[in-house]
Amino acid sequence: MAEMVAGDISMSSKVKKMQTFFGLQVTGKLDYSTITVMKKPRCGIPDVANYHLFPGEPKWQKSTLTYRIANYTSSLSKPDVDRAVEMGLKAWSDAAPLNFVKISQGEADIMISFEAGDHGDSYPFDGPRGTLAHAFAPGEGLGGDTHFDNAERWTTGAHGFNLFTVAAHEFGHALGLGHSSDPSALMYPTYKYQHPIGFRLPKDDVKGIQALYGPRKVVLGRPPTRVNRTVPQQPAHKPNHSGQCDSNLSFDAVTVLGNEFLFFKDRTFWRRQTQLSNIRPSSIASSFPQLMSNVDAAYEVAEKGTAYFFKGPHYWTTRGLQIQGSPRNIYDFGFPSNIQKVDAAVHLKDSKKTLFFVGSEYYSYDEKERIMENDYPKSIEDEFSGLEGKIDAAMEVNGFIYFFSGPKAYKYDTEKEEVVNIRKSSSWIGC
Ligand code: TQI
Ligand code: CA
Ligand code: ZN
Ligand code: ZN
Repeated sequence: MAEMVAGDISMSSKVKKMQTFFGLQVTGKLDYSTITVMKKPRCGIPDVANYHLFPGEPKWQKSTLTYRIANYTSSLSKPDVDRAVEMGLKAWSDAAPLNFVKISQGEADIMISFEAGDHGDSYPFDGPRGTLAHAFAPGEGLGGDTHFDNAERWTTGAHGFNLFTVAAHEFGHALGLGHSSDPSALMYPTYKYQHPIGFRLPKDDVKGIQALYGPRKVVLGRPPTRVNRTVPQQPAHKPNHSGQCDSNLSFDAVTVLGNEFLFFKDRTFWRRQTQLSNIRPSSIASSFPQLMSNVDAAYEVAEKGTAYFFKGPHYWTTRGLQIQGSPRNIYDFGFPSNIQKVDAAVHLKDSKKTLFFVGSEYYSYDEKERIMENDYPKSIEDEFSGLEGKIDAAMEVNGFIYFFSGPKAYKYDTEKEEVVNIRKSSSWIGC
């Protein structure tokens, strides 16, 4: 069976062969239909329910392994990710003589990261669903490394994809286990939500991990390892709004919200009454803890009393400043799967269209029909003459579109189809 072993460049050709053999669409990718075929018992041969090891049985030659979470996903808080990873590893260290030590710098045995699309290991991710994650078998370099598709909606609960469940499965691969044909096994290749609290590794997986590393020695009187549940404090941050004005200031996102303008930059946002000039900076975390920082884009559909905030491949819906529900995937809007984030968004009241700016192009979303319009993306330069470079943020005020690009704010007249004024972006927050 084709297994993903570090440095194995022939996996995709093996997968293609298998797909050809079983009459599947030949993609070279381990998609669900291929996995389904792979896990079907082969004709005649009784399917002995059991774990599998990788060819050559690669395993770690030491019992203390380091891991490092190199980056995080915007679907979950950092403590939630830390906890899911820690519990996922603990499932295995409870059954075998392995210890996992978290490091936050340098190269760890198990490098954990959230990646999107092509990410340099010749196993690109594929947008929502399909492949969720992958891990490399024990070994040097990429060996043990575990990647999660950042386009998925990762959760701590039973909806979306539960990070603990997928992490625990991937760590099985990272420790040297292939797939099991026992449907009750964690290493069985079908996603089944597992509740992290009180999770015990199924029997077949215990047999598998102990075949490689032996049993955990029972020390009389020693309680089982416990996951430390204290939530690390966020480092205290001082938003850069101490009164002095940076004339090169650029914004990450801007939007109208009710009778206010909101301007986002890093961890800070400014609220300004549309009528008054009273400007109040605050930390994003204090009003939108789920967003924390670095908002990519935002827009309001005043008619619906709803605003949308974008960060990476996720978006949040708000009523006023109140976030509604969990983050969702930007692909709900109909973006192609190679789009990982948007630069800016603006809702146009009259046409009820929302424009999304991505690099040098923009998309138009019909809010009434809830569909992305055909004939897009279009070139920003061709359709909005006078704009230069990437758009950071945009909003519509009194029929004009204000485009923010680096330190410049362009006032665009949609009737004349031209830029009618350029100011410093910072002037919008009273500088
Ligand atoms: N990713 C596959 C998986 O981890 C990738 C993979 C690695 C693989 N080695 C393999 C596939 C050997 C086949 C054979 O299994 S995945 C599940 C499932 C995936 C799947 O994204 O398809 C889980 C990731 F199927 F068990 F639900 C996590 Cl839990
Ligand atoms: Ca995916
Ligand atoms: Zn990868
Ligand atoms: Zn797997």
